[in-house]
Amino acid sequence: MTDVIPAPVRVQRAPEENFPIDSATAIVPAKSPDAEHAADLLRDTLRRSTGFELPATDRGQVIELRVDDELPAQGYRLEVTRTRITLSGADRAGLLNGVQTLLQLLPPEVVAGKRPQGELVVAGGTITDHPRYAYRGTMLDVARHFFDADTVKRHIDRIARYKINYLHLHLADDQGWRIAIRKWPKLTTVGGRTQVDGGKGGWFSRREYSSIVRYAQRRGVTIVPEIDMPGHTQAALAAYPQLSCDGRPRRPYTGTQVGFSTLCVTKQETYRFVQDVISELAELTPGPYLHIGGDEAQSTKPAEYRTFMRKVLPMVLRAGKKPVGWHEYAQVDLPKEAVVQYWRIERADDATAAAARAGNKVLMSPADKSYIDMKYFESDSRGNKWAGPVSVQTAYDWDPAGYLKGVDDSAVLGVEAPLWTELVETEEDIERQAFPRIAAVAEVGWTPQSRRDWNDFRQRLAQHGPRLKAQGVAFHPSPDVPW
Ligand code: TNX
Repeated sequence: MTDVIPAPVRVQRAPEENFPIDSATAIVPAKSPDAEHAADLLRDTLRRSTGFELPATDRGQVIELRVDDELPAQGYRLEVTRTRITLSGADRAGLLNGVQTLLQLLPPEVVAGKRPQGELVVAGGTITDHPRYAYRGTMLDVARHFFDADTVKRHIDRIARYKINYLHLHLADDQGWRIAIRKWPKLTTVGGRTQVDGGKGGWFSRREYSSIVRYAQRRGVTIVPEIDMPGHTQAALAAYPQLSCDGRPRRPYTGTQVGFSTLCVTKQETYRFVQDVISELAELTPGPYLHIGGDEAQSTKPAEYRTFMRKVLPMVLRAGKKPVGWHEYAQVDLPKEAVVQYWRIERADDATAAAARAGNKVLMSPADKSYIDMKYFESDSRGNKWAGPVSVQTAYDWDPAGYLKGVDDSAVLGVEAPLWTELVETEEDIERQAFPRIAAVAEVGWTPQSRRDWNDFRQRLAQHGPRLKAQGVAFHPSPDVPW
């Protein structure tokens, strides 16, 4: 109970009250779709590993799941006694968070779907828990290198274990367009056929993309789709040259420079295009957010950039979504729903601070703390280096509320760890860059600052080594952790 990551708000141990799980254990949800949903996920996981039936009959050793709307949003209470486990959740998210905690109280084999050695016992006591921030996310760049739907789903399983509840997918960049758009088919058939270093690239059909969205939803993870605009658009221009001002043919780019491409901000056709893309993407998105990029538009004149954003932001609102953008877009007056994602390493940004003052929420992704594409250490042979290195301790030891001048805790929506993939080519590379830093980011976003301590975290993280190993996660065995 004391090794849970992210660390819960409150843990009271009751060593006499350990609860055994065996072939006579039942999983009993209250009559509520949320409780039933969480119960299914728990039952599936336990069944796969133990082979126990775990029926929903309320007798004997019972794991009960129910909604308690007095609990804080996304929060849960897990009470373990000798004869009964009661998991109460504020809502569906709270119940799923409680399930993840319960799974962490079981041996590593369970989440790996393998038969556990010895008896299965849940430690007795009570955990009362809720997140510091509503948004705890990570981003995967499927544009620089493409990763297929199954790879993304496996990644979702691994991040959900640490109560990460948003996965932002960077779906288009100079090197590739990765989501099928019905009205503009060449985006993928022309714009999706390569990647960094000229590999074959790829893209998600609408059906594949929706299957990722549903898979994530079932595990409490909301997908945030991003189309980066007006820069980072070489792949779109290769597919439709009329979207550039000169109209000249281009090829999708296979290098790693940034800042050279832009949609033509003065053409009507550009806005027809953007409107279609936003409408179709919104249709595929049950979540509240749609990300429109807006970073590093070095080939767009500042006045034209502002014109572009002023036209595009309302399109997102009209499609029923809240816009998210990289913090450069805070140069325009944002609608109140718009979220600003801060990604630089400077401790002050006037436009972001002004947006926060105006009531906009800020998503914290400072590159020197949360960029998991960075090297872990100076001589690391893998990873980007412009903001790094980002060690496990660096990723852990900071406070999102104190980082940016003029952006206090009440303006912070949460934290997100982006994984850019210029140098990430395989699933193993994803795992190595993400783990264990994702666990650190998850705790930054979840646990009250007053309960966070690096020395305590590294001890707990060490206990997760066997857990990650059992699941086959190729994590980086960082030397600052006593594995
Ligand atoms: C900056 S962060 C970028 C990306 C790169 C990344 C590499 C941001 C909004 N833009 O285009 O992939 O650095 O770390």
